[in-house]
Amino acid sequence: MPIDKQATQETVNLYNNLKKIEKRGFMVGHQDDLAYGVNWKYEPGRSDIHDITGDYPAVYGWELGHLEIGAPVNLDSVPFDKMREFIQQGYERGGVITISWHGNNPVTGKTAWDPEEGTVEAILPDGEKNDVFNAQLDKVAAFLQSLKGKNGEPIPVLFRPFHEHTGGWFWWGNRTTSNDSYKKLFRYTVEYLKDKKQLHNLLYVYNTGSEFSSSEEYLERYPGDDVVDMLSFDIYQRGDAAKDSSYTYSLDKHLGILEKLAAEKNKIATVGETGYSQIPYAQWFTRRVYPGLKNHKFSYVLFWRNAGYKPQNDEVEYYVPYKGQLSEEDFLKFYNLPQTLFQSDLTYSEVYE
Ligand code: BMA
Repeated sequence: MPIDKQATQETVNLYNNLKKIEKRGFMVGHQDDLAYGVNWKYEPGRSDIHDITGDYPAVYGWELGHLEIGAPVNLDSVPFDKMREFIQQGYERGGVITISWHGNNPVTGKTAWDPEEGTVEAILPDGEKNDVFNAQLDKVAAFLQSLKGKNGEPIPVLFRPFHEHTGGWFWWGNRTTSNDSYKKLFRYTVEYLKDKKQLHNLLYVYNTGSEFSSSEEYLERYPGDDVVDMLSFDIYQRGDAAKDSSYTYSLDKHLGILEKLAAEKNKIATVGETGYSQIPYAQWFTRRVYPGLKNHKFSYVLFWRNAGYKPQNDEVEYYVPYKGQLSEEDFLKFYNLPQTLFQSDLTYSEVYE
């Protein structure tokens, strides 16, 4: 059962089905898949994955950053109204929805990448900014509550807040937030959404970076079995993948740790985010990603967003190929592997009934 004893029927079904689907293989996901890709934005039905495979991902990642400040678009310029429609589309097809939150620092008002000492303590119940944080959670709750299927049922969401907390770059990260404060933040957020706001369409994902090297380290900031449904971590390929296979080694090793913990705790293991920006190695998917995944039982792997050109940083960012990109053919091989599950491998009823 999910940690939320009042979870909606579809949410309970999703939780149980995720465990069943693991036996067939792992799902492949993509962040912001339906919103934009490299060189295009908001073309109905389009997706960089679909352009190459004729199929959609099985998991759709979305991002809430700036919802907490009442903005109409998220930090990557995706309008929340459009996001809601994309989430509905994905859900109706039998896609799994996961949501992250790079929320601004509630104390300084700067971005999520503002690790100011004392932020988390200030927003918890005894802190002076608790009301600010509660108002932010109210906005997040309202959006999550507005996600409804055709029959008015709440759409289940794998909620993945305060991720990569074993690194120091976010305000909830380990440079400025103690293990104890992190645990309190996670628990407070779960209890606020579940008990105070009465949201019952969420599964909660505990998501570290890839800094840990043992299950003890993975659990250092773990808030407890009663507030976590899924065990996740993020991992990115850096350097020259053609020459260096340390990413594969690390993916395999970390996933092994999570898989074992998930079995012990009766939770679900997953890879929250991965990618190799601009994929400059033509065989990356079959020679680096797949070998790191293939020996494990886990739910899904999600590739990060195909932002394309980002004028604000004068940089190009994407993690799945687009038509004509160097790794296109290899991605198709990855797509055709029996273990990789995309949208057409799963029906709505296999996921939500
Ligand atoms: C990062 C980059 C940023 C983006 C952020 C939140 O990894 O893609 O451009 O703003 O994720 O989606």
